[in-house]
Amino acid sequence: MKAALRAQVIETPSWGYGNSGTRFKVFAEPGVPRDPFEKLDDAAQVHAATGAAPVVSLHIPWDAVGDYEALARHAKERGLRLGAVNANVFQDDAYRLGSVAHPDPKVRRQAVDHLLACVDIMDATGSRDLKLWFADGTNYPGQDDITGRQDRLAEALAEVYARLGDQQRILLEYKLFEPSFYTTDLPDWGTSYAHCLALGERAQVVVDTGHHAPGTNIEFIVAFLLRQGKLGGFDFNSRFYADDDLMAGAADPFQLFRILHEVAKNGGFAAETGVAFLLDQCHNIEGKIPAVIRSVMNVQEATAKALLVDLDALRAAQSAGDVLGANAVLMDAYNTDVRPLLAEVREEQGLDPDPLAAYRASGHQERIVAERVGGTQAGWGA
Ligand code: RM4
Ligand code: MN
Repeated sequence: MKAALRAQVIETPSWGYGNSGTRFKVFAEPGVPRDPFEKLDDAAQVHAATGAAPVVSLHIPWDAVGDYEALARHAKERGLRLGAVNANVFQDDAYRLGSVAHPDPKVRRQAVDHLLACVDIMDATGSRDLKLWFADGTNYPGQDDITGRQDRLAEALAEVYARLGDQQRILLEYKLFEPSFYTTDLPDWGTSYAHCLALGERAQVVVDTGHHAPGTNIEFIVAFLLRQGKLGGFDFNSRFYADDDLMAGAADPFQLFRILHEVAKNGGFAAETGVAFLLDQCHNIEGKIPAVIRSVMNVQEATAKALLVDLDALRAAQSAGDVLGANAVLMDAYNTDVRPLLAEVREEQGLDPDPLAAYRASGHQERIVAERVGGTQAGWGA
């Protein structure tokens, strides 16, 4: 169990270190990075405190730089590597009616060219995953042809898939609604799964925990996709209402445990299955670096509880039809305080048992507030 916890890799999002907010207000935080290099400096603090976050996902063009090899080197010098490249085809004026499913072939070309450019970036950074989320959809009945949009989406995905290197993957994300409110072209895991099946082995579904209707049983989706070998990874975050992008494990730690129990039971923590554990969240009012540390800890705690489930006892109770017994096995694990165990694992790795205290003591926060003066703080768009 300790070995599995030591081996766990949680990928943190570059955009979690920048300013973010709601459509009402973005509150700037002193010391926020001004460029992707500084975002990596902050991510390195999360890894230094937790020992579990050596990979950072990029968002293009928010993290566009002139020299991606230099960015990868900057990461390496800090004990990090660059992870998933998130393509962004939702912020250009051309995308009013969509990107890869847009009715105008010129706009589709622009969008696909951006996705292909993201694969070029992956070649330079050594990234494995191209993570695709599309804002595509419609707002009004009759606005566009639902089937036609599926055809255009499939065609675009096929072109990008053909460009991937042998070791590269497409992680295809789905989301029920927003910013489109009538139809979304990839609204659910089934649609994403069907497109991935048509593309081939290196196209896999990514489950963003904030992208479902309230009450959706996400662990069922996870179990199904793992069984099919089609779970590419997670975008972890918490939600109370819609796509709230709050800290992973904050709103519903029991759900995170149930999801990770399915991962544990179906071998999804083994590196060779390729399941990526990413955070996709924003910190609008709380300190950004400590919030990412807290999120990593939350995922670790849910993982430890999931690994604690006595699978033999669970299976015995299940096959005996012992409903309450089986449920009790699961709840016993969930109700165990795993914090002392994780503190022990950290100490054995030469880390502070308390990552948040370690960060506070590092002086990094005071340093960035003092040093990062002037320039433009990073946010959604930089
Ligand atoms: C989307 C989706 C993507 C993320 C952007 C910022 O809702 O979750 O994964 O890159 O937001
Ligand atoms: Mn996401």
